[in-house]
Amino acid sequence: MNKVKSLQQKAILIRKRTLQMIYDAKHGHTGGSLSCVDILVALYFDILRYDPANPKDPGRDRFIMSKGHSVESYYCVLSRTGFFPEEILNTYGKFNSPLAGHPVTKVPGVELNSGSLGHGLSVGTGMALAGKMDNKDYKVWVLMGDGEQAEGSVLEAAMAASHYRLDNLIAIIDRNRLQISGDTEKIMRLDSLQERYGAFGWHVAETDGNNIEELINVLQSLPVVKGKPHLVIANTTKGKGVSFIENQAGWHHKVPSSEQLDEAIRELNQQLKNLIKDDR
Ligand SMILES: Cc1ncc(C[n+]2csc(CCOP(=O)(O)OP(=O)(O)O)c2C)c(N)n1
Ligand SMILES: [Mg+2]
Repeated sequence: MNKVKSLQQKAILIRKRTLQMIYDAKHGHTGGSLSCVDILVALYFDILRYDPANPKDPGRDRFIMSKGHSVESYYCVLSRTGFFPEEILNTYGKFNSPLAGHPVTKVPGVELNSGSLGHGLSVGTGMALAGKMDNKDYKVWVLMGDGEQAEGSVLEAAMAASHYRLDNLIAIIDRNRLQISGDTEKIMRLDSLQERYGAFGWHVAETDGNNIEELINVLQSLPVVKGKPHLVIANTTKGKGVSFIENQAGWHHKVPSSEQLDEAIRELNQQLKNLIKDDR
């Protein structure tokens, strides 16, 4: 199996595990967790520099999950990359579990307590500035939601990152066009994110955020411009991978019933079969 197929396979397995976690916990942010799986897989299995045995390695790339509500797929990826044992995922949503309902730094690999939207880019800007001041070559990656762009603090951070010429900072927007209660363009219109960030002095790239091959090509090429922070607009489908969850605002934090979980797993298993069949 080639690299891209093997990453696609991982993404499907992570979608299955994410749904099972949400079902077992009877809590979770289903749509946003599923929409960013391919981004997380591309980053953690191909792009980021890190050592799960040494999560605080000073030379590591920093990844900030600014859209912290999408914690379930994030925890799945962290356990698959070896930051903590997979069995811990079974404790999600249970009393005394180390895995809180939003990311917390006591979980190995998590860089920032997040969930209150709008803070990740500011912290990432600070980390990137620190890297420059210390002459370190690590990069800082920040994953934000598109609804999250309505937070004014994001714009302050965008302005500062450009002012300090932080070309070691790469923001990714999970552009699924939905936020908690509906269409982002109706709730707080974003118009062209390309033009908005461009006007702030950022270099902007755009990709299909559910296409691992395309994602890897774009992410591997960064940073391409010296002296500018980088934004990747990753066009995604909220709820990606399960037909009846895709593009439904109501699935933002809906928990599947046991029948819905079975149906979702059937669909994902079929995708796995197709992937293996295509590989022959
Ligand atoms: C400061 C803040 N306000 C409101 C919320 C409640 N909230 C949780 S998720 C969400 C919608 C986020 O939408 P988006 O950024 O598009 O995320 P995604 O579609 O990827 O789930 C909101 C408003 C929050 N977490 N933080
Ligand atoms: Mg969204």
